[in-house]
Amino acid sequence: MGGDTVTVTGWVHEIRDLGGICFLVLRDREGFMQVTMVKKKTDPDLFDMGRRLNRESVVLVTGVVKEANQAPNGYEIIPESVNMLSEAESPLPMDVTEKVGADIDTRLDSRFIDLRRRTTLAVFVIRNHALKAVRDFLANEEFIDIQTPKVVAAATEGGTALFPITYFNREAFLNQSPQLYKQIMMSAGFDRVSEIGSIFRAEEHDTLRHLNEATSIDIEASFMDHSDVMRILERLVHDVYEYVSRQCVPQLEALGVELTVPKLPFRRLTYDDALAVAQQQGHEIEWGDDFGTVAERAVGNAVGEHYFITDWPLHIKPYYTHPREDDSRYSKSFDLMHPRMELASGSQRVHSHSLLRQRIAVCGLDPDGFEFYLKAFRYGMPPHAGWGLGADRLVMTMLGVENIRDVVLFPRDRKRLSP
Ligand code: AMO
Repeated sequence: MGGDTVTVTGWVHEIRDLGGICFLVLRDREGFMQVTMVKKKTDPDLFDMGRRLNRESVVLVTGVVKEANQAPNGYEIIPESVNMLSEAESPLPMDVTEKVGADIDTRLDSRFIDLRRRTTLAVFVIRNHALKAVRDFLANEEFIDIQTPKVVAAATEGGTALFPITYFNREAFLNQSPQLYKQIMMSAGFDRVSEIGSIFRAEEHDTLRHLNEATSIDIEASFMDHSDVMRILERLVHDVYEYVSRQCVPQLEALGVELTVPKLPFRRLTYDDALAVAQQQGHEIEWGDDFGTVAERAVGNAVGEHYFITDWPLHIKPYYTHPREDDSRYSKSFDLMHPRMELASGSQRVHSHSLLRQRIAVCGLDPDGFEFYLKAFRYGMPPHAGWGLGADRLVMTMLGVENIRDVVLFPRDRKRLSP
């Protein structure tokens, strides 16, 4: 504190040269530190070096701490030495102080600099805490965290959105979802598994809520049905909001976000209810159609908070989805919705080997290509259910961010493969 000699390191955020006095504002991930050089009291070489520093250079400053009301944290450093650790070139590719705005492409092209901005940093600190809350929640519920392969031989969510790769002299794909592996783990007797990992979708769309590489939070649990895993999902979302609202006060403030923790339980609308709401709002959707973006938004606006759409028509859900026992036109499935978009989908799964084979064929796929998966259903597969929750979408909707690219460090979309 006051009078102590300290050594600090950081990036030169700002230089305010007033002639007789020069302020260097250093920045690190925790905040700002003012270094004050009074011309008359500072070694002339040091003073000269300090005022000529290029912004964003990395320096090491040793000096004496002094109380200063006007400094960012109530203290300033009177330097004895300033060492240059890495000089930044000038001009910078973009402004770090956020006085000058930059479009998303400029920001992503120089992402390492964009991430130095306070608001961008705040987003990723919050994302970190959100995922910590997810991990803690799942660990408390006794889920075993697993890592499944991302290089695979078969499609899980249908064949159109696959990235083919060359695997030695065979064709392989980047995994669209850990779906088949998390289900195999139910046959392995792991009971409850979870995974946070990348999913790859070769979808062509260019929207603010799709990426070609996204992060998915997946669970699968034995001896549960779709209603059981819906309750886990809503409690998880609730806990994430609560944890972030407690742990991330400065970051939420930096972003101007007032977080409202969603109330439990979330509303449940059947597909038929949601269809009626969309139709009342003038959207021409037939029974059995998926909701388009606009109709989805209309239902979201009518509900105004997180909600589930349950009991989807079986034929628009993947082959692993369990039909409803009382009416096989419907399935034991759900989507978790934020008023702005879908966050998760899940279901009770088909656990009968013969029914699963049949469902794969009905969906136009070749059951023989799924032998590694089907085999796990022949030697004792318990009833089970699960869901996949988009981590990027969870964070973007929580923070009211418009573009999914803003919550992903190095987003992959149709146009962007680097950095
Ligand atoms: P689904 O395909 O609905 O289900 O994906 C689950 C959730 O993952 C997120 N997501 C995406 N986020 C950003 N960009 C994308 N291209 C993208 N694709 C998906 C969404 C979505 O709700 N196997 C099932 C899950 C299950 O039943 O367990 C599945 O993958 O938030």
